[in-house]
Amino acid sequence: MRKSSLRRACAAVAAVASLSLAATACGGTTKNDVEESGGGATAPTGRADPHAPLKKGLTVGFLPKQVNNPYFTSADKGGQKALTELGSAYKEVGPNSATDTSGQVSYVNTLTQQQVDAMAVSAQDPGALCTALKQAMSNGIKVVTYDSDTKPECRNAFVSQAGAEDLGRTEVQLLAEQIGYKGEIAILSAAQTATNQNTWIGYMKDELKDPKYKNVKLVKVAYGNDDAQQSFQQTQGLLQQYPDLKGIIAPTTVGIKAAAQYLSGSRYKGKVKLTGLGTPNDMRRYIKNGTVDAFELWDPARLGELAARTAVALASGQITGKAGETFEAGAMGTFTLGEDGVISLGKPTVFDAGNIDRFDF
Ligand code: RAM
Repeated sequence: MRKSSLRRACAAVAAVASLSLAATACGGTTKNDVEESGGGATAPTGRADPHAPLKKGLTVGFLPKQVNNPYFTSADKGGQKALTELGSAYKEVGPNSATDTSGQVSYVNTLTQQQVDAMAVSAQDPGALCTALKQAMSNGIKVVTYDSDTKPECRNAFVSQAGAEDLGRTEVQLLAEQIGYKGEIAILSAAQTATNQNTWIGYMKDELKDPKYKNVKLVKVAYGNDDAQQSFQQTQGLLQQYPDLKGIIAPTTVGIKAAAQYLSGSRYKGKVKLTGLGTPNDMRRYIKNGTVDAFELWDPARLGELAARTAVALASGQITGKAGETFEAGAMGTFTLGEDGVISLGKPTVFDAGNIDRFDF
């Protein structure tokens, strides 16, 4: 075994076994070895070479928040397609529930043990995965978060679906227009710890501070945990608790679908407005039957594709995760890393009766 792969194997053992065991098996490390496998080495290392050739034959593991969620199925398929085109291998692992953070930690450790070259992770929680992800990085594995970030020091780069601020503010703007800038509103979110939803909700609350919303009152943030049944029940509960509710924002594809399903079969259909983030295929029927006027989303497959291309660019040394670095993402064009290694896919699309039939995802 080459020294570097031995070091990686030893460090992978350290990821899942006690440190003393790993130290015994991998004794006699040099200073350099200690630095590389010592955990917590998180700052971008080395120099980016934008002209470095793209490596082939890599393995990139996708770890979504939740595997049985059509949004992640589309996103990860986009990643798979890109990796096939690039001559690298794709694999996907992940929990069934969007509130299984310890499950996500185990999957990070599994990918580390399997010595993938890179992993793309949508984090259920900003901090819970950090120890495992830092261990992966100290084993030489490149870590990209996509869709939902960790703390910046726990990954090399974050592929963001759209400007978080833009998303939060526009969802409030969409709903406020629909309710005539007056009345009680609620948010139906995903998991209480989800980095992406919590960031958007922060911007929604800030947007609501504008005097033009002085007659709009946010009465509750409810959590449906990206579970269809829980989201349905939470919607029902919101309307029982707040009979004057005028609108709901659900910034989750699972939540908005379940809320639309509830409203469409109730006396609130068309009266209580609903917007947020949904897929056109999930929401088409609720647009057509008058339950929902408009909602938004980005193309999840493009998000997955960009995550895969970012992972390969990192593993090839074209980028390291520093602000200002640029790379070519195939036909998607050139991307520049922003502050904290954030790469943004672009602007979301607003879907309504006029355009929804043009989209199939
Ligand atoms: C759900 C997940 C995902 C989020 C979308 C909008 O599928 O919570 O993280 O980005 O909704």
